Amino acid sequence: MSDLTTKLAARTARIVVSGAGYVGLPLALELSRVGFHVTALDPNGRKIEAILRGRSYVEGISDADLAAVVEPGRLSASSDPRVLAAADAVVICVPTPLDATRAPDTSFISAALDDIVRYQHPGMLIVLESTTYPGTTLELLAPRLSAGFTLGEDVFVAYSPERTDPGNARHGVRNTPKVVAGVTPACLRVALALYGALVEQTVPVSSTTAAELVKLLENTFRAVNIGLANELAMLSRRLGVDPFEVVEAASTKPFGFMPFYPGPGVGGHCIPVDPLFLAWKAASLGLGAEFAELADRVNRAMPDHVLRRSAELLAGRGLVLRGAKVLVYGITYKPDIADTRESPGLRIIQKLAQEGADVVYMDPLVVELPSAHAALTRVESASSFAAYDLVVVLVAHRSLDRERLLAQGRLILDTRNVLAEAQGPRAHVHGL
Ligand code: SAJ
Repeated sequence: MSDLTTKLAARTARIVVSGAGYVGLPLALELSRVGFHVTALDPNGRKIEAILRGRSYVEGISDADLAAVVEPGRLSASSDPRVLAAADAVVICVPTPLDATRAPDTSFISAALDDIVRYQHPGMLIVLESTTYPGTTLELLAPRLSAGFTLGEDVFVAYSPERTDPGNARHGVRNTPKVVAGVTPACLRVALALYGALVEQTVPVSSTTAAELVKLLENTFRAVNIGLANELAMLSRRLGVDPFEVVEAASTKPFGFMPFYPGPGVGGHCIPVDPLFLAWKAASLGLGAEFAELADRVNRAMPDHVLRRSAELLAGRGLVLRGAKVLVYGITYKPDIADTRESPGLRIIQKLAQEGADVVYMDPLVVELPSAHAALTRVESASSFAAYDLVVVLVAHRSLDRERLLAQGRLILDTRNVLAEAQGPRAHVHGL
């Protein structure tokens, strides 16, 4: 252990980051910036080529950021798992989606393990960062990595949840406290040597299962409170009250409150998915996880609510959805980042189209859609809002010209309260 710990603390260790996505690439970049020799390992050849050419595909990382570490050879990239043979440490940052039955799909973790085991040699640290169900590290990683090796002696296994907030310019890899756990105390010490060389603050916890639960608590906390905000929006609308006014006023409480806002649903890689890992594990133990499941139900129901509100508002103008010209503004899953994964906007457009609406979308950050949605019609951001029977605002991009929308829109469903500060007549503006 001492040799590995020494190399990690001295940042001379060779590190492979398995999975070069929105978690793995920022991690690989920062590890190379602090001096480690890093290889991003990913089966996607286009990602490998982009990295080697200094072309970033992740929000918050510029081409120059990449080139600055790729050119001197601090960061390299490969699809060839043989790079693992020379690795002192491997950090697994692969996707953990849900399968068709909404159970955790650990196939990407298993595939990464297959490669690691094939090239495993004495003195390796393997850390899982992917968000997953509690018990994964103990049940899936430890048995495979200790075949022929001794945990805490010639193989060290740890879990350290990623804490990425895509688009967050204030909190990045280095200044976000890092929860770390090892399968054995020696494993923890080695993992702390790695992360202690990278981040400002490490947060050791007593077991990998506890660390896995930490991450799920963080994201389930968000999903449940977003669900509460969405449920509040349904009630307050029926009471003739603006839900955003209620949340803003509650936010003046200087203690014991944290604002969450209603919206058209939740998207992204995490919030729609991670709480269901908790629910799945609880169910497997015969326990309930009602909060996670209820939040999922409420949040998933929001696109249908937006459809109903759209129909109501058009009906108020003597129109029906069928044949109505509808512009959906914003189809990313959150403001100011060009990511549409799990985006409620994609579901809302499909629902409007299924009802026969003549629906198009406008989003300054989205120039092409995943193939499954490529048929959706995009209009330029400079297009007039006046051409539509209804404009449905789903994402509060900073670049939206709020005054122009208020002046030109004939009927507006503002699900994100983006027009709260815009000046001018607003009888044609409605909320969730
Ligand atoms: N949303 C609301 N109302 C809110 C907050 C969010 O409707 O009050 C929606 C957003 O529009 C979005 C979804 O929920 O569609 C997720 O929002 P998010 O802010 O949680 O965005 P993520 O998933 O990119 O980032 C989150 C992290 N966010 C923050 O900490 C602010 C955090 O939950 C995790 O660290 C991260 O995912 C992750 O990778 O797990």
